[in-house]
Amino acid sequence: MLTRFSRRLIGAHKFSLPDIKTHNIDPKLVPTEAESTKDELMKYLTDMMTIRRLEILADDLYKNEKIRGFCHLSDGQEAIAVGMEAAVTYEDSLITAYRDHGNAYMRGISLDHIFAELFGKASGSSKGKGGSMHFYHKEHSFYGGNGIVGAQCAIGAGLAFALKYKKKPNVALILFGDGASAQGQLYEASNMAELWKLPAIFVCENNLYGMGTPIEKASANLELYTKGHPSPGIKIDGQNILAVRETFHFAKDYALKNGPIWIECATYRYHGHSMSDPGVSYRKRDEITAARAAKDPIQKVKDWLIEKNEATEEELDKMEKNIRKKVLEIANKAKEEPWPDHKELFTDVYGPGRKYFYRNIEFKNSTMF
Ligand SMILES: Cc1ncc(C[n+]2csc(CCOP(=O)(O)OP(=O)(O)O)c2C)c(N)n1
Ligand SMILES: [Mg+2]
Repeated sequence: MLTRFSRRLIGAHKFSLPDIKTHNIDPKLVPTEAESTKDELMKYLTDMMTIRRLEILADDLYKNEKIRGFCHLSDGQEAIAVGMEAAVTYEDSLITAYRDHGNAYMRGISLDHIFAELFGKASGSSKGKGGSMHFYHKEHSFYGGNGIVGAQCAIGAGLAFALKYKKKPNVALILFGDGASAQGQLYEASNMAELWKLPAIFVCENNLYGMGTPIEKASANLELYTKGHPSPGIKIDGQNILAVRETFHFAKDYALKNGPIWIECATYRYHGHSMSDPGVSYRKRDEITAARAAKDPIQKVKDWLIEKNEATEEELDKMEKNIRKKVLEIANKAKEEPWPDHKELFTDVYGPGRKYFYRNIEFKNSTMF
């Protein structure tokens, strides 16, 4: 990440950030403005557009039965995945739930490996055995991709513990949804993180729904950023990439010095919960249209670039078309990759050197190997 000083030297633009809410922390400490260069904004835009195409194409491929099993899309929420990574490094651990394609991409898993994984192909990042919900990249401290709501929070506290134990100058980013904010494990994890002053950032992606349940019906406390009490919390506009970047930059420093902090990112998911949910039975189409029109994270960056005379609409449209083409080409190539060998069913289950028990339908025909 560029420093404020180096940004100024290369002619950065200034942006004031939308209002924030705070809990147990002096609001004066929290950033209220940001600076960003054209190159930075173009990079954020490219990454967000790429994630959006990835998700829209995944939707299409799923409907054409090329992707099977679970599949949760994150279009609408791109500014969180991208903005967060602009403030931390791959030495900072990251763990999330099942809506993980954008995080996987931003943690450095290539689109080739992402699509191959979605198709269940051998060259997928989890050898085709994980699919949509289970992307990992250990070398870049990305711990998935977890299907059980809230379970990643307990593992995330463990990641923060490990960083502190090893005296690393890094934090653990622990992502969960508004629905998960009512899940018990989160509170055990948050309690221990606070007691031991672990370098943890608890990140609530509040997209207003847990499957078809609106947050008002799931959480007695709607100020989700206060739910880690006594840990401090901040609520930001998660559709504003600079608000995300600046707040996470601040939070990393805070968590390293003081212990855990919560960040609630207000966001919206454009697709349904998963592929079996068209997303319009429990919310009106108008609500989705209005959210897209008012707060689209990609449109916001486009508007900034145009307002600051750094790009024209035509240039940005062309850029988007090129990204579309590139993503499609990569997906088409990944489709042709070979399937995993059947033997892969027995790898990565137990540690090295362990025997595998293969239980046949008839027990007497079972084998050890
Ligand atoms: C322990 C557990 N309970 C229930 C489920 C079923 N389930 C899957 S996703 C989900 C909703 C979670 O919503 P939220 O935390 O807001 O995340 P979002 O899907 O909005 O990203 C539920 C209830 C589950 N996977 N695990
Ligand atoms: Mg949700």
